[in-house]
Amino acid sequence: MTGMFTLHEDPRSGNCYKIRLTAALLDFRLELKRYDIMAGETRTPEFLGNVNPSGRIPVLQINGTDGIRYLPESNAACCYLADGSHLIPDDRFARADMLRWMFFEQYSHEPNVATLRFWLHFVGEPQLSPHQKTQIMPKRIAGCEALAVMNRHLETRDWFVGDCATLADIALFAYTHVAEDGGFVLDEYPAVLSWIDRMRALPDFVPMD
Ligand SMILES: N[C@@H](CCC(=O)N[C@@H](CS)C(=O)NCC(=O)O)C(=O)O
Repeated sequence: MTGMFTLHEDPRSGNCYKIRLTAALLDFRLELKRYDIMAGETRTPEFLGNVNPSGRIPVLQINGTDGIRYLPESNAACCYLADGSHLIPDDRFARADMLRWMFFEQYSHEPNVATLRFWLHFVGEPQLSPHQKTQIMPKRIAGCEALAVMNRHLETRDWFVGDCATLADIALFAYTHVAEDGGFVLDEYPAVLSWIDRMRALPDFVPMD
């Protein structure tokens, strides 16, 4: 029997891991439907037509009594799962501040830290296009800047917002803790390393793989 939630995912993706970690911390069960993005499995007419027109995972499928709905975008799916839970602050400013870090993650962090991991760890530098090769250095610089911003913030606090883990921490943890796959040196960000340890110590934490 189909459960309440199905996650369309590739297990190598940090964006997908955010949703698995959110679900684990809230004790939700997810059914997993696996895709190989390197083999173009999210670009089939069926996937584009039924699941996500942008051809990307993750997509959270919500199996309601009134039908099936699909929610792409990792951070939107995390918000859906965590609605009303301790992973989203009650306070209005804190809630917006959590979103601020999630937007930062998508704009300043993921396009640099996650993309370099994908290119260098999974695709391999020799296989990159000439244009991608020119983007390695700018992405390295921008990724280091994002990690430095995180490090400065965490020098004086344990969590990104308030005094416990929120979706902001989950969103930023996903690709930060594997940033070394993309050639980043986490030892240069000691406050980030301590925060990674705190994340791993959360009750019901699950690792990426
Ligand atoms: N902003 C999206 C990014 C989704 C995304 O880039 N997904 C990648 C894997 S992490 C993907 O599906 N790539 C396959 C493709 O583009 O064909 C999110 O946060 O969910």
